[in-house]
Amino acid sequence: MGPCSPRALVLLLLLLARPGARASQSCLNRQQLLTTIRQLQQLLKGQETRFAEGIRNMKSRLAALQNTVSKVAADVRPVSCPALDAPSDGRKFGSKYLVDHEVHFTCNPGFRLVGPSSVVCLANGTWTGEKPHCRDISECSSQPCHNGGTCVEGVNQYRCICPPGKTGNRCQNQTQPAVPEGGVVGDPAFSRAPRCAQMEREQHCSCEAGFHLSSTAGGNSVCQDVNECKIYGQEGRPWLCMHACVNTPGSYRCTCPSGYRIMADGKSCEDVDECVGPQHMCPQGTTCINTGGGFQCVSPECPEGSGNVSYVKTSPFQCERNPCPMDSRQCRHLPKTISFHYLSLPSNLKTPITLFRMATASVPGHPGPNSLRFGIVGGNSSGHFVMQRSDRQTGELILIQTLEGPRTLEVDVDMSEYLERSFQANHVSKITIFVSRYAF
Ligand SMILES: [Ca+2]
Ligand SMILES: [Ca+2]
Repeated sequence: MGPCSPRALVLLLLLLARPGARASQSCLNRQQLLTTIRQLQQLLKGQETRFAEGIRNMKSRLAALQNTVSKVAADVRPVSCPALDAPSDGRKFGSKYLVDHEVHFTCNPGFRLVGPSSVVCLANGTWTGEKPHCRDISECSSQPCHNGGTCVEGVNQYRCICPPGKTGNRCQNQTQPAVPEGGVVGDPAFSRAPRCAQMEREQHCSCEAGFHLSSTAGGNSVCQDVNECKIYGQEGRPWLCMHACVNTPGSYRCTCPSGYRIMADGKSCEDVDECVGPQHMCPQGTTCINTGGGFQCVSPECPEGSGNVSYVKTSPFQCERNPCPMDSRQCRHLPKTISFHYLSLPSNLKTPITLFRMATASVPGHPGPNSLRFGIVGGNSSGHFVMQRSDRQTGELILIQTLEGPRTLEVDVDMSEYLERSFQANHVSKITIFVSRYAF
């Protein structure tokens, strides 16, 4: 180490800083220098120990802090289950995916549910079961038609189209050849020449699928179209199409009313959701609600304030009452929140069915109400519904009378919160139900 190295310089500065050191002392003797060095070494060692202790302290505090933060984050995070879609060819009821909420599933006519009809969100963030799917009810899978009859799938039922000479709903009976039931006679577009072969002394003729062998007035054989729509349109016969049937040469096709589209099975109709995509035409400030066969533009309004009561819109579908003056009992008994809900239902839905659930949401850290009361408080159709408690925290609105569409119903349900039997607040949900003209 040279005399001008940084360590030597620091040492020299420290020596000069010592009390009593004077610039005039030109030189320290060896003993003094060694003593000073030892003192400095001890000083540094002390500093090093305190520094290391400080770091250890800091590390353990940080670890404790980290533990607390991750525990708090785990406790506070609201548990929810993964979002669920409606099964294809079916519907889903329920859109809350929080713990204890239920989601229900149904299938469109002609389909049956495979899997659970409802699932509940568990505290661990999973559903109680797999999402179900809707399977086409294949009526022909049991091969019900005898004697080479052709099975045609209808909605929920089947129909056998029998070969010439056979009749009966399963083609089990012998019959005399005649113009087939439902055949379109006289329209050349609906008849074909048969394929015939001479077998020994007899001629055997056959027709392609969708045609029946028939005799013309002149005694010749002709393949005549089967009018599937007419056959199925008769009283007591199964449906062929969910809505309307159009006969075609050798076949038929199904059509759907305006606002619906035909589904992949060629028979069922599915509502067009006008609220997705560019075609919906709701004016600004309104919300598009999809309905069976159409859509509605809605813009719910909060109640007019009066006296010392006033409401403020906190979201497009929720109003909240401004805080009441201390002495106003009347104000406290008016709804604290008013929320708006819109449901679209098909006509003639099988009842009873739960349409809506209402539950209290307690704020973490604040004790919630210890009892709730539910009831129907308004609307234009209370006789169609009952409101009942489904568990300690939840009430449900149940449709008990079949609704025939098209019509629009309103029902207002109330949830009142009590703490130690003392009224705290009530919440009103205003539910509008659009029932479509059709049962799909
Ligand atoms: Ca036909
Ligand atoms: Ca629609």
